[in-house]
Amino acid sequence: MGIHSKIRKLFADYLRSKGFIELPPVILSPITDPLNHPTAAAQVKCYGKTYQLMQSMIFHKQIAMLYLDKIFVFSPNIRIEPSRLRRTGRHLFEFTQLDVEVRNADREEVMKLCEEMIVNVIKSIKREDGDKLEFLKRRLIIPDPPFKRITYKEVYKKYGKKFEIIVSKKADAPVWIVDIPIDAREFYDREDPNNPGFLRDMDLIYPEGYGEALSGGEREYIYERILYRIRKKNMDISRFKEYLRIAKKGLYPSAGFGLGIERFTRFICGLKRIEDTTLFPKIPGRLCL
Ligand code: ASN
Repeated sequence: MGIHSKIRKLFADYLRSKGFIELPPVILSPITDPLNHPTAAAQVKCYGKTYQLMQSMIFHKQIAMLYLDKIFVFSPNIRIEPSRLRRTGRHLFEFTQLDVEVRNADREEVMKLCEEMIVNVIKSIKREDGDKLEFLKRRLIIPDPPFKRITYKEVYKKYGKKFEIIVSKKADAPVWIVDIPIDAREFYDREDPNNPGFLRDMDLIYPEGYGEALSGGEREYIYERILYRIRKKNMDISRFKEYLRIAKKGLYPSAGFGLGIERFTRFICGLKRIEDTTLFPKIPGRLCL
């Protein structure tokens, strides 16, 4: 918990030093990230209206770009995943995502920011919390940017469906997976005009088998494109009407990412199970405090 707490401080300090403004998290809203995998609905009624608990603040980040050009949020997310996922050691149904978004940025810019931020935080932890790492018997290697990049197509061809964990186990430094196919992601990540069917997005994979660190990319921001992408997913437009009303008036181009704080803590501390990174872990399928 000491390292977990320090990690939050270091990320915030780094982002503030680069001119980012921290937003308070949104917990309830009529709109949230639909995600690209099944989760059970988490909703509450307030004043007769239905609110969702945040699965991610993606739409709020895009809307925030109308007012601010560089933002971050420590965003608590609720994702009621299938209970079998508790065995992965990487899933909690309540976790905190460091959500970042930059107006008028492209993917390259945001990837560079991620690399610098992660290297900076790892260096500080090694310098300031060496005793804690020693207690945990964790030998942390400072990665050297730019991190290696592989396209989704390449890794899929090489390793098949379970590529993420295979890439992670083989790697001794973080690895980017870029150009994710349109069907494998949500509608809000921008389709690459020069590579139709693939997105201008990326995932970062930790080395040593720790799995996914973050995902992000450039966003669809043109109203007609957003509508087209929602329809392509066979999703009901009315689910996103509050977002679409604002998108119709105009959104800025932006790019950003979300990094799981508990997963980062697990990687830094070299822990087997994510529930050991925090005091009140929400383990899928269990009744938790
Ligand atoms: N927060 C992520 C992003 O910015 C999205 C997600 O969590 N699904 O791309």
